[in-house]
Amino acid sequence: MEPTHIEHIGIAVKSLDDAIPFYEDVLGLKCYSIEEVKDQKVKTAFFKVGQTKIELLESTDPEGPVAKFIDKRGQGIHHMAFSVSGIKEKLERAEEKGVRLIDSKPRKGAEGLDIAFLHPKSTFGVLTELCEDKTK
Ligand code: CMX
Repeated sequence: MEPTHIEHIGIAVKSLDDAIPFYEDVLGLKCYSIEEVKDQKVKTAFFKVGQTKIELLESTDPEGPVAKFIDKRGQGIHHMAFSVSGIKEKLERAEEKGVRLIDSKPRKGAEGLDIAFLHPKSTFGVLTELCEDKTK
């Protein structure tokens, strides 16, 4: 995969309004963007820590993946996202190595990135996202 860095860590929360003050007032980070990703049934809030971002995820639908995650496991780390180049080829290579893909081809995620998820059952329990910023 040769990721260049951890693009972001996704954290499932019940409420952005309740969670944002911890990141701003306690950790001293700045929320620079709030964005709804309809396709993923989430509202997101982003913070930068160096090159890596924290993405808070609030579900917009009780049947969405983040709502289901919170129902089953509670609030907490939901996924880890790696920045890669050539995401299509990287997905093909992962599949060849026996990794179960959630997305067989990339789709558009928050901040206009091309994204694709690998199933946590074949990544040792961590929902893993590949991201590519095609604008760079
Ligand atoms: N991390 C680790 N394990 C997870 C998980 C997560 N985030 N979400 C679910 N699981 C586990 C479940 O607990 C379950 O484990 P057990 O069988 O041991 O109980 C297993 O994975 C499979 O769960 P499932 O019930 O079969 O599948 P779900 O319907 O819960 O779907 C998943 C799980 C990962 C396939 C689904 O959430 C998905 O497709 N996720 C990708 C999209 C997404 O998460 N979008 C939200 C974020 C979007 C963004 O960042 O913008």
